[in-house]
Amino acid sequence: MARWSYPRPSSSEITPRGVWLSRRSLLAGATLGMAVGAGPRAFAAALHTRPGPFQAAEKPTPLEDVTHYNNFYEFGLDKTDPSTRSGQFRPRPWTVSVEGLVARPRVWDIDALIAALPLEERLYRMRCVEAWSMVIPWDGFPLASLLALAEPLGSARYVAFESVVRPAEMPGQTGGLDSLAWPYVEGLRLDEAMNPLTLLAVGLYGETLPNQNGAPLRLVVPWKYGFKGIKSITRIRLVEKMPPTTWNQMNPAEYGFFANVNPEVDHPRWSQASERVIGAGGFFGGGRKKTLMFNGYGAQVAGLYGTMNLRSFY
Ligand SMILES: Nc1nc2c(c(=O)[nH]1)N[C@H]1C(S)=C(S)[C@@H](COP(=O)(O)O)O[C@H]1N2
Ligand SMILES: [Mo]
Repeated sequence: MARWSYPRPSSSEITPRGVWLSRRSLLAGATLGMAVGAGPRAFAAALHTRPGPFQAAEKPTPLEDVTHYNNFYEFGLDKTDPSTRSGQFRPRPWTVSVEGLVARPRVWDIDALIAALPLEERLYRMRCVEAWSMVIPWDGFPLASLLALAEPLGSARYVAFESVVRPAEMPGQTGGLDSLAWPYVEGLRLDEAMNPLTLLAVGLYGETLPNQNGAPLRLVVPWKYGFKGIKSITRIRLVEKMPPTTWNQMNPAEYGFFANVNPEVDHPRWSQASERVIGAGGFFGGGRKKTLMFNGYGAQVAGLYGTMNLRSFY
């Protein structure tokens, strides 16, 4: 796995991942949102040390599971394909464009972008539509911070995202007729994109984002099913109309645009009432828990949907 490569901390300041948890407990008494300024710095990310929307109360999923049980169809369909078949993928150099209905379009170099925006650590629950879940410590910045730099025009209503297309480095992109259409595309309504929970991640567990988790830049929308969290983003476009999204186009009867986690609306082929907690399996059938409405983030996001009939917006 790639070592940490944010431009700011020097390598001598990097905390080995093994001490990540103990460092967190050391910092547990620190002020909410306090930047890690004094003493050795693991990374430039501000830590949210108090339980709350940015800091899940659950135990983080072991790094081994976070990086070896993945969905990233550009590398293949099996959960182990992204970790075993992404070694040749090169996430540097990398550019991501912010374009469309904005006053200041820009093509960002990924490292210039990381240097321009303060990083934060967010411990978020992630619920895949396949009824499994993890709890992941991301490092990144709010999507709202990047959009603010671009100055969206009043006509912008949605944000459209595009993943990279590199069949020479992504064996899943040379697949046959059952393959998804590339690039993988996703979208959010502008108010969803501006919500403080919505994150662009560039790292996890205090290290550069591994290829299999969407290097060098991926979206994290913790109240929605995992497929909204588009990986290896190259293009962010502000648009007027609801953009097409990969899974909705593949199978509109099973995957909607909004895709908010909702235990009361079953997938046509399985229940969404509960989830398998990856890395928490036990001898006595442990490792399952009830799925929460909006994945437990309702206090922060339910207001986005007003009286919308969430059933019909699966
Ligand atoms: N480009 C791209 N992004 C993607 C996917 C994908 O296949 N391609 N899979 C999605 C799905 S279904 C999930 S659950 C999450 C998984 O993220 P993780 O492997 O980092 O846990 O990535 C999402 N982002
Ligand atoms: Mo997923």
